[in-house]
Amino acid sequence: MFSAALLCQVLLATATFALPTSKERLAARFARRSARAHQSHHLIPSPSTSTANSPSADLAPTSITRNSTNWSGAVLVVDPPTFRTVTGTFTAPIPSEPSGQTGDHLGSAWVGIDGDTCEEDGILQTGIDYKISANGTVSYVAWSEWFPVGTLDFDDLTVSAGDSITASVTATSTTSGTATLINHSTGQHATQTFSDQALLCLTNADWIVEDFDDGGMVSFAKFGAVTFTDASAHTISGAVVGPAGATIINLVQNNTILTSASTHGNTVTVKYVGP
Ligand SMILES: *[C@@H]1O[C@H](CO)[C@@H](O)[C@H](O)[C@H]1NC(C)=O
Ligand SMILES: *[C@@H]1O[C@H](CO)[C@@H](O)[C@H](O)[C@H]1NC(C)=O
Ligand SMILES: *[C@@H]1O[C@H](CO)[C@@H](O)[C@H](O)[C@H]1NC(C)=O
Ligand SMILES: *[C@@H]1O[C@H](CO)[C@@H](O)[C@H](O)[C@H]1NC(C)=O
Ligand SMILES: CC(=O)N[C@H]1CO[C@H](CO)[C@@H](O)[C@@H]1O
Repeated sequence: MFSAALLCQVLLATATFALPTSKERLAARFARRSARAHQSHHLIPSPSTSTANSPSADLAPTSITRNSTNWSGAVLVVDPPTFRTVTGTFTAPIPSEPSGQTGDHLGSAWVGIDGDTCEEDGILQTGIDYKISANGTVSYVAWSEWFPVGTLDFDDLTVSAGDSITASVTATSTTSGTATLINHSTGQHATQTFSDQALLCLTNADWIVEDFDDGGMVSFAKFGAVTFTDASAHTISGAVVGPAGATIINLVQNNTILTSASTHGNTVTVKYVGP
């Protein structure tokens, strides 16, 4: 047990070791799918939050700001069904303990389709989890998910602090698609294909930092900032749009504002502003 944990630690900490067997890899991840219940979820609005949106048929919806206990970032809302691909590039953040706190703290950065105003179950998404352990160890997991089925980890894509990662999802229909992560340092990439999944609306394009569910919401890590550059969405009709006009969502827990999100050109920035 102890040596497995140690091995785990070493494997997470360095890429210079021989490639682990799949069994070791299984042991190596800080949060195995069966062990952790990582699941991204639909946005949960804060109690005081108005959910009134102004969906419009053009691509310039009214920009509004909302609070959530789960999500922060930008969601471009367009009705009727519009989005085919959502892409963003970000640097893996370095998580740290919020001031005065100890123990494991985590968070997720991802891009996706739906989960906010879409009332169907499905969410197609891909990104990374970051974690600071109670002992100070920082680790990452790359994953994709088509909600409500749980997260599928990308076993062969290791993530380190400072890596530049492009995350992209494409819905080839309302129930099928792909999720791809690319490591710009190496050109290494991983793709997951989905079919026969829960329905999407194709009405929300998401660039998000999330306090996710791991059999209960994880304690949210301090993370500096996550900046999605080249944030774009391809529409079914072949247009390419940026996050301009997206709904801005800030993460607020127990009346404490934890993040400040904004968009500027093709960039979505989520800053940690909590303790
Ligand atoms: C730190 O904690 C993680 C579990 O969160 C564990 O895997 C690792 O072995 C620990 N590292 C040290 C140096 O104790
Ligand atoms: C990307 O490549 C760098 C450099 O080899 C490596 O350290 C890192 O773990 C890789 N990250 C991903 C996301 O594959
Ligand atoms: C909010 O505060 C309550 C009690 O003070 C605590 O039990 C709970 O974990 C807090 N929730 C969050 C999301 O921080
Ligand atoms: C978000 O929460 C903060 C802190 O509770 C509050 O001051 C602010 O008015 C809320 N904003 C919205 C849009 O509900
Ligand atoms: C599923 C999930 O993570 N939802 C959480 C969102 O926030 C609410 C309220 O804080 C939690 O109760 C949920 O568990």
